[in-house]
Amino acid sequence: MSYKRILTIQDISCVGQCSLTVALPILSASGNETCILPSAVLSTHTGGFKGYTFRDLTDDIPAIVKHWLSERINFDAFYTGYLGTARQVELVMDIINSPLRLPDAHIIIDPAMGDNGVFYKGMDDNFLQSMRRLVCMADIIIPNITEACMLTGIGYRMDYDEDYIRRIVDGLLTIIGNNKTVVLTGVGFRSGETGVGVYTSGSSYHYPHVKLEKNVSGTGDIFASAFTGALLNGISTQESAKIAADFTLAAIKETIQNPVHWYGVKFETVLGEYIQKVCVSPQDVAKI
Ligand code: PXL
Repeated sequence: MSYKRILTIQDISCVGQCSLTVALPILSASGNETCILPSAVLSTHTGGFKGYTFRDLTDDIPAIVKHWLSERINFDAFYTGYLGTARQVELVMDIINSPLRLPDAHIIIDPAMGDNGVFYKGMDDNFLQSMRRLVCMADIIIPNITEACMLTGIGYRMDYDEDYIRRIVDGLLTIIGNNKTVVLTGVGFRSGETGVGVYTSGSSYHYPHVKLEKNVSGTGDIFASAFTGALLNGISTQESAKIAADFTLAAIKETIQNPVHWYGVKFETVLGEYIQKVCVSPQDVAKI
């Protein structure tokens, strides 16, 4: 199995099972070297906790990057999640354009900005403008429907059909380039169903699964991290999306009955199942 070095750039929410506290364990579990660039440190995520602290680390980023360049460090993949400010998004673009990037590096961008039709706290149109430029640098983007609507300017709808989703996907592919891939999360066409879609200009694949009512911060990060780990191991985009969806669903199932654990999902308890699926040779994946 290959062993890749990935850089993931997102915040540390000290409590809340999202961003780096899920990306680091999941990517490491996929058997790849995981390096981190924390964009900010928050006491908790912003989805339901009150009075959280927020330490912006934007000013530390240039010196960290300068040091890595002087050490001739480079990466096989970049995966970004929640970024705190528009300036950080600009710095991430500089990183991706720098010698830190190996020639065939994967660029995977989760344009984490919002959910249920609205921005996360602290995000705004200025941030969106920067994110529109960052996604153009990606090979693969992993938005939810809210983020896809924000990026394309298409109105957010809770009720939709396949034509609406195709319109959004076409809009995204126009922005990022037709040879790229859109992995759209939270897409379901029947009641009680959600799922993930994997779209290129010439292909579309939808993996439906049951919709469990546990709408918490971090499930998108769990999905994107699990997807990225699988992809780095040579597994196809469609199969990686399926593995990541199954893993996220299993984590939600672990947590759904527990009202005390309202702020995230217990992905740790199902990591073993994920490892069994992604730490195999690509030829064997189809047999699992
Ligand atoms: O991607 C989810 C996320 C990550 N980081 C922070 C957040 C959220 C969602 O609420 O608040 C700080």
